[in-house]
Amino acid sequence: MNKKVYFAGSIRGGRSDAALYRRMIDYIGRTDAVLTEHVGDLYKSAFERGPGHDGTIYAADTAMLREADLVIAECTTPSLGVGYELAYAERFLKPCFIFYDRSRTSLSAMLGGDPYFRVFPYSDPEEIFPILDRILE
Ligand code: 6K6
Repeated sequence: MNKKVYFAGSIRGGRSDAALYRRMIDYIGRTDAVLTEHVGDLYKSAFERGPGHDGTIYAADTAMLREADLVIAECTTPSLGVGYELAYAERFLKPCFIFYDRSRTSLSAMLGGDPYFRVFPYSDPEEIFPILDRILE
């Protein structure tokens, strides 16, 4: 109850799964605090630019990762940023839980082969929610 959850999902890697991120964030948010609501924002542009824009995102997200109690990542759409965040979270010994749709992606060996990560391949997105219950209980 009331854990601080860093939810990671692809942004510039592609937004095909953004609606699933939104569902997962809303589900986690019923009992716990999601620090990264923007990952499930269906309308915000992934490609906004401006002076210092990416630096501001990097500083804010790494600060939130250090503050988080755990990281939940949806990795079906491959994302360099999510891979980076998982390695960063491991460095700070944050528990990390990775979900991916086994029929749509082959998870990177750098995630699937790292015994630090707890990996949950699924065939149907509905399988995710009871697993989230167990992670958050
Ligand atoms: C666009 C859509 C929603 O927010 C934006 C603005 N951009 C970002 N804002 C906040 N965090 C970001 C943004 N772009 C990437 N990230 C972080 O990297 C998120 O925490 C994601 O988990 C991860 C996605 O990386 P890419 O490489 O797919 O962009």
